[in-house]
Amino acid sequence: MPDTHMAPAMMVPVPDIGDIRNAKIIEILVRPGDVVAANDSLVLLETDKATLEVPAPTAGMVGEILVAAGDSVQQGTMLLTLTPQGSTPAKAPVVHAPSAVVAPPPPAAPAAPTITGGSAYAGPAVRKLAREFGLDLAQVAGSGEAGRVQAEDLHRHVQQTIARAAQPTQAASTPPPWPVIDFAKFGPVERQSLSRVRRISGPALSRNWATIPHVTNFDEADVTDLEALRQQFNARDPSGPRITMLSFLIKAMVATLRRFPNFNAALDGDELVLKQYFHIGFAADTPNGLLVPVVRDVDRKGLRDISAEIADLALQAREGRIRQPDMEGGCISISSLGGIGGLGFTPIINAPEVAILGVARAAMKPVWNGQEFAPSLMLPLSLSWDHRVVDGAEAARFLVHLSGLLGDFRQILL
Ligand code: CAO
Repeated sequence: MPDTHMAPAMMVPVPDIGDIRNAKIIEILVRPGDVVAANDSLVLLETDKATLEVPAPTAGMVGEILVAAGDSVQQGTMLLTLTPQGSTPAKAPVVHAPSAVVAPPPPAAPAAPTITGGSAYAGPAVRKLAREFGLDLAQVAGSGEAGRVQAEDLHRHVQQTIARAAQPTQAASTPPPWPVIDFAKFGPVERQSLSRVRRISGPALSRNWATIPHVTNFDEADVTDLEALRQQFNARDPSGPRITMLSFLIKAMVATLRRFPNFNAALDGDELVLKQYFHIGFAADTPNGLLVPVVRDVDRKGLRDISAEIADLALQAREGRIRQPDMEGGCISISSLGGIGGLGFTPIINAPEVAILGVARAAMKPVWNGQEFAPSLMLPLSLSWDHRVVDGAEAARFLVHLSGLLGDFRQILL
């Protein structure tokens, strides 16, 4: 049981504040008759370096106040009298949580001042609140007289700190909430559920777009001769599977991947997995959304087989009966919109692949051949690549090499 006996009043001086000779009393935080716990702040001092709180050396009742706000004081200046309550000073603060910089003082020695930093000053309630929040008041802009920090300043500071802390997280991983709009307010609408394919591919596309640092290079390949060759092949065997431009692109892609193995790779943590096989994915447009079937071991297949396989896989995808394993294991993808149209686009990399080739519609253009403008069938190519794995120069060389092969397909034999 604590001894409730009243001990004689003690003087509370300014504790050891170093060499400071003219600390100024900013605020007296207690009044005569106040009952304080050990470590409660009694007086607020300000020096040219910091604001200091003088804590109660022991629990007790405040008697006479010996100084006034505005007085200059130094170590040893008597501040007030305190009649201790209980025979021993509190070991742990009773009312105020100890701030990180204050230890309960020994019974007889003057308590160490609490340094709250800067020249911020505030009333005891605000200081208590700041301590509870673990805040340094010097960081809080005070809106009161002479910059005094008010409770609302503290709340605003906390809100701003939380908002600031949330910002990088939001930018890095959580996008801001999708706008919620009552569209019917503006006109008649109809609602449709997203297809299963879109519900699955949507988050994957968002992840790939948001997490892979994409860069897209553009080029054109002169496919005049290649298209003539394709027509020739198809004319030779009109009943066989039609050889498509996409199958030539796949063959040229294999040759280019052999030359640039970093594109036939996948990023796995700090490692690049270099693949020694050639499975090429191709984007297939289906009524339910985009799917990416994979043609395996294209290095070992001929143009006709590849074309037939593309047609078969695309049909399965459109009819919704393609199997998941037929969409796995791709090394790089090709997205061809050439059959539809367009000048070019920036395809999204199909993670964990390193790049994706976009193919737009070939068009006849007058191309200067050194002597004259020759009508040429130019195929627009775009290559999106992961800048964590490859650099612009390598990507440009990759695309130049690919377009060179398409321009003169005989080089594939070299
Ligand atoms: N430039 C000009 N014409 C082209 C062309 C090109 N790059 N590519 C194809 N064509 C023409 C050809 O004339 C072709 O007919 P012929 O071979 O008989 O001459 C015709 O378009 C039809 O081609 P196709 O697109 O049906 O066939 P394909 O083998 O070229 O492509 C497939 C197959 C599955 C890739 C395609 O049908 C498809 O789905 N493309 C869409 C891909 C897609 O959606 N990408 C976007 C992904 S991001 O959302």
